[in-house]
Amino acid sequence: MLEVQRHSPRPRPNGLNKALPLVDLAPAASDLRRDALAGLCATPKTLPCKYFYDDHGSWLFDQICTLPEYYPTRTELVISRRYAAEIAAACGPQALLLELGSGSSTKTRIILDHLRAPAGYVPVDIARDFLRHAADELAAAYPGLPVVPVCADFTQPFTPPALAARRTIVYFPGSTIGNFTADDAAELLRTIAGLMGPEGGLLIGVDLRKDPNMLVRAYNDARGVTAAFNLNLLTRLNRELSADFDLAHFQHRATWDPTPGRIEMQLVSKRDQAVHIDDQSIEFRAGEPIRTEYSHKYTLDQFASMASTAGLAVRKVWTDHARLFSVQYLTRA
Ligand code: AVI
Repeated sequence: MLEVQRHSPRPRPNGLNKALPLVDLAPAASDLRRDALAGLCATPKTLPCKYFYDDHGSWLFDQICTLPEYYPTRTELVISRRYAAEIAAACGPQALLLELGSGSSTKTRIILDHLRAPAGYVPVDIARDFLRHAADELAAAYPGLPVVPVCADFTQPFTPPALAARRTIVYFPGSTIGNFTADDAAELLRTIAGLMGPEGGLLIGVDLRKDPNMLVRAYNDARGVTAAFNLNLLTRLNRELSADFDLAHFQHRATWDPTPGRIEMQLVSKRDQAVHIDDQSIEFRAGEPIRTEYSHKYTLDQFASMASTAGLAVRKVWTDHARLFSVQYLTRA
């Protein structure tokens, strides 16, 4: 595996010497301790994938998005660019764009460039400094557009800032919905239906079923960036919980499981070992995995029927020629 350089903090975008005020609803550090201990003491061992996204993890994820093997980001960009006018028409004028898991807000610009008189942009992300920087950059690029960043775990209930708008469009690109189990995804879609209100819509990226070889390559890239992203979770536990994971003794694994239709990422213990967090000793056998992420891939019918259990109806679907990925617009049924 190649060494993946750590990123260094970025300067503020030109012309902005003051950060935008940020609504801070970030989870307490104690949530990480509670969730990590619960997951590592369970059988099989798990860690929630939302903890990938500290600032370095968010940066690594951006690197993944540029990899030749990782088709979702570039395919979603192609679809978004090709159908930008239709997508914007579906969203309607004077819409507030509320983006969940906004990261570097790259795809957002395509949407904002085409929306008619957007009322504002609310990026929601768990990685505070990363969010702050992305929001500053976006605000600099769209003078006059109200931008209100919210640092929050969007899987937990939160109240977004109230901005005057004709409707709220929840923007949830990247197929992050695939990182939830079917039950949790349906629950999240119900929460989203609440956030968008009766007049609003959901613009969502959904990755589609395809050749498993292509999927396995996408999560086992040749440069080892996905492996570094996965292992960074242990670095985070070492730093924030004073854990003592030895990264040399864990290995990235990503496999396709055809029945649920998902990639499963794991960190596999290379030997019998014990790791400590607080006064807890966590024992590993050689070959024992920690499950760190599911990434479900849906057929269009599967996604539509899951959305309908959440009271949402698919109104429009845009895909690429190879039908690798979809961008979908939903409203309340
Ligand atoms: C954010 N999420 C949709 C990515 C995915 O493809 O499931 C996270 C990721 N994990 C490994 N590579 C990318």
